Amino acid sequence: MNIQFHAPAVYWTEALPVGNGRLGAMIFGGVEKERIALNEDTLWSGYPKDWNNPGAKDVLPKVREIIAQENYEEADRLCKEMMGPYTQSYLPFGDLRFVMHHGDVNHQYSRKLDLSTGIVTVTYNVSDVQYTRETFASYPDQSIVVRLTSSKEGMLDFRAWLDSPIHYASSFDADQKQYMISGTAPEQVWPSYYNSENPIVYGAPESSKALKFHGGLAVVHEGGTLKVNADGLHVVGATSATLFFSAATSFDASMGASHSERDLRKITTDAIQAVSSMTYEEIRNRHLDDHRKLFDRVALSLGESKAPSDMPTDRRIAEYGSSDPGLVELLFHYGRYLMIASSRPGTQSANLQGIWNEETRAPWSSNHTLNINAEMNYWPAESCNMAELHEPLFEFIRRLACNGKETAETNYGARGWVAHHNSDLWAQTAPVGDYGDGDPAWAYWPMGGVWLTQHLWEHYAFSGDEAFLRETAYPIMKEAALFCLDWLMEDQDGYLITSPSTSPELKFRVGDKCHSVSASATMDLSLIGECFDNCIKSAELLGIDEDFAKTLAVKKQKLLPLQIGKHGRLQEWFQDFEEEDAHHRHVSHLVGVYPGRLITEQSAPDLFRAAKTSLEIRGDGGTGWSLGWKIGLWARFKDGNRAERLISNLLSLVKGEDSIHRGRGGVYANLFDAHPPFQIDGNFAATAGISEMLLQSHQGCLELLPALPDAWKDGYVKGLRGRGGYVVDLEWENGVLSKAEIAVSITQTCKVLAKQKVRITQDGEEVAYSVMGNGCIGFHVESGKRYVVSTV
Ligand code: FUC
Repeated sequence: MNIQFHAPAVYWTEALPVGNGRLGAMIFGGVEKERIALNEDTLWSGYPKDWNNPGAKDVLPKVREIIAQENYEEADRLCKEMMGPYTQSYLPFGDLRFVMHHGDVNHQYSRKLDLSTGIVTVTYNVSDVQYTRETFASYPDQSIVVRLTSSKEGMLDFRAWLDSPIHYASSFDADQKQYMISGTAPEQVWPSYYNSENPIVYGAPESSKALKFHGGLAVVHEGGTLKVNADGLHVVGATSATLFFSAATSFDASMGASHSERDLRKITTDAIQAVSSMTYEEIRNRHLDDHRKLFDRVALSLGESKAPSDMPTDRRIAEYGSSDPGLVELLFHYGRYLMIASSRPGTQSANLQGIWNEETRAPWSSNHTLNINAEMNYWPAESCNMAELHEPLFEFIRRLACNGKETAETNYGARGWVAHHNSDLWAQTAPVGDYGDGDPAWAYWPMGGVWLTQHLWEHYAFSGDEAFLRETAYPIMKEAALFCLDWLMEDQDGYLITSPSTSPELKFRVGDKCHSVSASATMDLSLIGECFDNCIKSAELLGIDEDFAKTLAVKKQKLLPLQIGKHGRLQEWFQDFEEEDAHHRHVSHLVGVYPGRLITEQSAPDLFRAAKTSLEIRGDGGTGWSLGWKIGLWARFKDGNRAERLISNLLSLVKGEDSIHRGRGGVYANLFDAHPPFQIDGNFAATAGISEMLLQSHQGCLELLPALPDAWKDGYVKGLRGRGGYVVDLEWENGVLSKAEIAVSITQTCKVLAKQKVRITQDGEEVAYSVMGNGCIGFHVESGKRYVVSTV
């Protein structure tokens, strides 16, 4: 299960990622000069600020009035007056560099990342000496570990050091044999799309309110000598050596701010001392145990791999694409790998680039973009059996809910909490746009919080964890619903609508002009409807808030109904406007189909059909994440071949030098999703989409192989999760399910949509089932037992 090359990386998107949720590294694999690009997930620019805009409250009634008069041009202008500042930026930490004193001439070079171990191995020969480097990010030992060995005794000579594109100073400690860098982040980094003469602003080092950072590098060597000085760590004549890197910033998660008391040098040194006191074998085994516990939960086989086993991954992508089932498996597993590497309990929620970023002004600030990307990052968390890795998002939502309560109150005089289009480490909740610079098409969108609450509900839906629902999920969902209650307003016909409203990033045409802001985008209504449903269900399950739930039910009935417009499409706005771009990357109005559950074949067949027509017309193109979203949507439309076509479109090679291009997505050589540029969301959406092709559970029953493409004739998947506490293994032959094994964690009636006649057994004993509505069968299952469903 390798991503592999026969040469070092030239571009960052050819380098290989490792991560432990907090520390990330990209391994280039240079022979003479190595660069390992480093990240620490709390290193962002800025500090907590007041981003709320009290003036918005006065503007709001005016915008609403103007929208009722259909003066959209003025509505766009007025919405600018409701904006706040841009978010801050996720920063690179720096680079671990080493120079090997054997020169660059080598043979038999290989560089690979094994997803099943989380280890990057670089090997090459200089003359008749083989050199090997293994790199991994240890979660149990909170460090990046690089092991260098030479096949012949005493042949390792190198110098290693750290540097950074952020202002820093280096130092060394000869006693502790450490090389260190420390610095202070900028107080402000303007987004890369914002024209500024002074885009990166540092405060005075003594008084800056920005985050402090510190990184340490140490080495343990077998044989030879070590000298530590201002130029780094010098190892001469060793046979093997292990480098340890650890880092910290002054960000205090409980305060959501920089904490001057955090002793960064001590935190880093303690981590390095602890890890370096063990043998390499111990450290490696501790890493492997930790990684495998998560990674080995899921297995997938889609058929014989077509590419030669040693083919470099970029050539494999270019030459085979999705016609190589092995490459599709790799893409699927990569999303799981990247989540294990970028999102662990206690770390930050994965941002636009997960945790990997080399640019000081990264695309879109590498921030948390809530109108699709931040949610998409976590689509595979539950279905692909990584529920505990969802936790950083929950913690982020909790912080947003806190800050967003003030924004709701200050900006809109509303109850509950609100978040808009963008956020950052500081959990910014106001609309961005620098008080009028931004375009409301993207900057003005108050549904970020509402959408995020879907993740809280889904965590409950998959696990049945009532304590989580009661203590964590419901209070936050309820506050989001409260905001919606205050945000909704009646139109002239008595329907509840949202105003102002945008369908993220897509403008509509009126006459020869395009506008952003109108009322009641379908996405708003879908998200609000689903948030209300989830709250009503939660209140019922928890036996609380009966009156509140009744209110929500009444209001939900009054929401402006979703409409079917021209060409039989699901209408995107409250009026049947024509869109600025028929093939736009966002498919926001389809959110109720996927990842939502509002529009299903069973609950709303007409809207479901209309949504499918919309997707058909939107086409099979788009940025990387857009293609990823469409995989999941076609899976929900039960069209496996079409979903497979989208996988194929995603598996098109984008070259490292390709920068922003909004039209056509793909993957880079290292299989990172290419918007382009790199954005990790598409990787996660691809993984979630593939699992959605194999198992669905959003309609109250398990649907086995709901969207299997013809190309995946024989295969199996193991360890996918279904809502209701199920873990499901599936096998198929000739495109038909042969056997399913369902592990149960909640005693209940298990419902399965059965396409063929089946037989159910538990421990060899036949289990009786009854035929229920909608083609489902139901049978009693007990927690802790496994049930086998086989086709007869
Ligand atoms: C949204 C998208 C862009 C990009 C950005 C980070 O604004 O429309 O395509 O993904 O987020």
